[in-house]
Amino acid sequence: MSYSYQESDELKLFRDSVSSFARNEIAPQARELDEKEKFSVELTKKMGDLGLFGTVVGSKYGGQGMDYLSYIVAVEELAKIDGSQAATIAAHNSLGAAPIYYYGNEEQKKKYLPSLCTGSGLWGFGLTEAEAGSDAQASRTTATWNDAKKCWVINGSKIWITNSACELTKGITVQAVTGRRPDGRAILSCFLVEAQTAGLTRRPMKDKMMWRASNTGELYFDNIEVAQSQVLGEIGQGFKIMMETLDNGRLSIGAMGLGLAKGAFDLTLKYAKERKTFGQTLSKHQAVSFKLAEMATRIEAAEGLLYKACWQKQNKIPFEKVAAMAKLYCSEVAEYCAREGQQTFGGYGLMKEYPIERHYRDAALLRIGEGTSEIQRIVIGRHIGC
Ligand code: COS
Repeated sequence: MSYSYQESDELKLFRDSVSSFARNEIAPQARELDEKEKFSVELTKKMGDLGLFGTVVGSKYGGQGMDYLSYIVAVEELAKIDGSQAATIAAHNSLGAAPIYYYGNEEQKKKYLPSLCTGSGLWGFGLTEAEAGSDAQASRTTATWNDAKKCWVINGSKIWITNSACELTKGITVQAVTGRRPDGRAILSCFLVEAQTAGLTRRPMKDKMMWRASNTGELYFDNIEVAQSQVLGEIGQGFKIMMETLDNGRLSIGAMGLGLAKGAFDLTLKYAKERKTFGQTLSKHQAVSFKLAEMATRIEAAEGLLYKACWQKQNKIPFEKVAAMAKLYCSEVAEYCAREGQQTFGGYGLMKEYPIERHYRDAALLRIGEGTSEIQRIVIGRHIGC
């Protein structure tokens, strides 16, 4: 099997439909939602109507049963216009629905997935804690088995959990410490915690610099009781579930980077062809055309890397190394294009009236969220035998 990339007619049609939705429905509202830091239930439901929920989940559970590349293309098209809406979709599909689909038992899948495939429900990924970010094994949230009540009792907190604290949140997959190994390392397990569970407090986090129209939550677990049937996978399998989920999630963050880079490039090229200085359009000045040429080249390279990683995943070829590379590189290209784009806009690029300003802020998240660029280099380093 050899890798080649050519977009099928079907995929082109799908790309066009998501692109036109993003331009017609999201773009007109993006600035206002960003300024007001408002999560839009209405837009989220519309993205559900478009088939962007449960993208890779099989039709048996109400999903769209798409291949991975189609899902990635959808995230890319949203991110060209707005990082916040792309984040809602990427986090929900890759980190919310996917672990239930891949690791859930039949009962869990039937119970949760249908409502997560329509746009009426979101599911969060509860890994990060105030003192367990990059060092994801350092979780302090605990789950203790209560034999009298025959349930797990969870105590602790989580932070920066996308989609976890809005009216559409149905639940969160929570990593918690369920014991210690003889060497002192935590035994980590995952629990499906429903949003309305007694003792669970969910607070939206405000004053973010980026992705301001996406929902980010802080969670507190105060003796919450969770049945054995809510354990995802096996006890002790939690960290593996979280890590494998992030391997997949890196592809969608890569797609957010690629989309943002393309969006910034489109805005910049258009502006450079209209704006005149020294008697000619910016695009005719070598200083600007070199910037655009460099942006276009890096975008091409980022696209090649990301799509190849998706192809490997789709064809069940180990993809973890290229996924980390794609996440790392697409994030860097996004930031480069947003910065060089803003530079081309000059003073206008500093004004909120121009979407390049929002792209510039949104790009920053990509090198930090879902594993910092440094973590990607650790993962890549391990794969290449460092
Ligand atoms: N897939 C499956 N299993 C994995 C894995 C992966 N990608 N990565 C690690 N594991 C397993 C290891 O095989 C090991 O298993 P055993 O205990 O059976 O030997 C276990 O997990 C621990 O692995 P390791 O010792 O390599 O873990 P580290 O603590 O060194 O952490 C990194 C590894 C740094 C890669 C991990 O902590 C990480 O990804 N951190 C970033 C977290 C992150 O992205 N957070 C952002 C979330 S925002 S949504």
